[in-house]
Amino acid sequence: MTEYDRIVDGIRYPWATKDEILEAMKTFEVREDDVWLITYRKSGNTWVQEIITVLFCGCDFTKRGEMDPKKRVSFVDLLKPGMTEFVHVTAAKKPSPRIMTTHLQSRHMPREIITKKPKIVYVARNPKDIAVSLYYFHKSNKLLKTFELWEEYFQAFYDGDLVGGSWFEMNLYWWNRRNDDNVLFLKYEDMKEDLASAIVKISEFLGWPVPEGKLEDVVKHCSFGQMKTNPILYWHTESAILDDSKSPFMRKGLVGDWKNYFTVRQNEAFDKLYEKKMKGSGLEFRYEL
Ligand code: PPS
Repeated sequence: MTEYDRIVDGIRYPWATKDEILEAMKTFEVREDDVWLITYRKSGNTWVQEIITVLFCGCDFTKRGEMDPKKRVSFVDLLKPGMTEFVHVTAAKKPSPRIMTTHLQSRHMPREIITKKPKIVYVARNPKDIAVSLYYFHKSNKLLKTFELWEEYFQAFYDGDLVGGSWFEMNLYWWNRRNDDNVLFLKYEDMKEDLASAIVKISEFLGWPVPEGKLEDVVKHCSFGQMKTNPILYWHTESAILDDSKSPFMRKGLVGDWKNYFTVRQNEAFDKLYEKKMKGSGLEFRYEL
């Protein structure tokens, strides 16, 4: 147990992931017409939230701009400072179709996610870039411990001992469900390479079409550069938790930044760990584009 987090059922969670939330998830009512965006931290959740939200608005950017950035998507994992109601309580009162999101490991997700079969979009990102992205997120996020030394942080990531638990466990769980009818499994690297195709895939999967001639505008709206400066997006209002001066939420948005941090020895050790944990799974990533 630390000042920042504690372990629940073998998984480290920040204090803001209250016991009440994990308890409530066991019986949380999932709806068949929900859309659940599920990701390990730093995999591109915010990116795909924006794509889904724009599709939800029929790619009408005026309508999108008028939506309350905090209310559009229900992120159930945290009770953030200043919140007066748990997100799952608010979400239960929302009209369908709801857009829900979580970083919870499978053992803590709402049990009805499996039985009700809502639409699930899972986004995976290569673990080396996640490690770096999360290292900086730990610096800027006031709810998380800052690691002064990359070496110390790397060991915690390697051991699966950071908040949210093991990257391997979560990705393997959803990779094994990638062929379920209600699951769309996406990779961050593919989105970086071809955002238009990813948007079309998500649109077809959700049944929320991109109107003729609008795809290019959606791609532009969801590009890293546009999202970084778009004031309607939520991190501009998140100063209670995020200190942008330590590291911006929209940091680099690249594939391959890990090469600036991993030593040769760390890279070899991580490759061996990946081989051991994922052997035979068939889940592979690109580490540069
Ligand atoms: S969180 O806090 O766990 O929900 O973070 P998450 O949104 O999953 O991931 C944040 C990283 O995604 C990058 N990002 C993007 N990359 C490319 N294009 C777009 N549009 C985009 N939007 C967000 C963001 O910059 C974080 O990655 P890093 O590597 O830190 O830059």
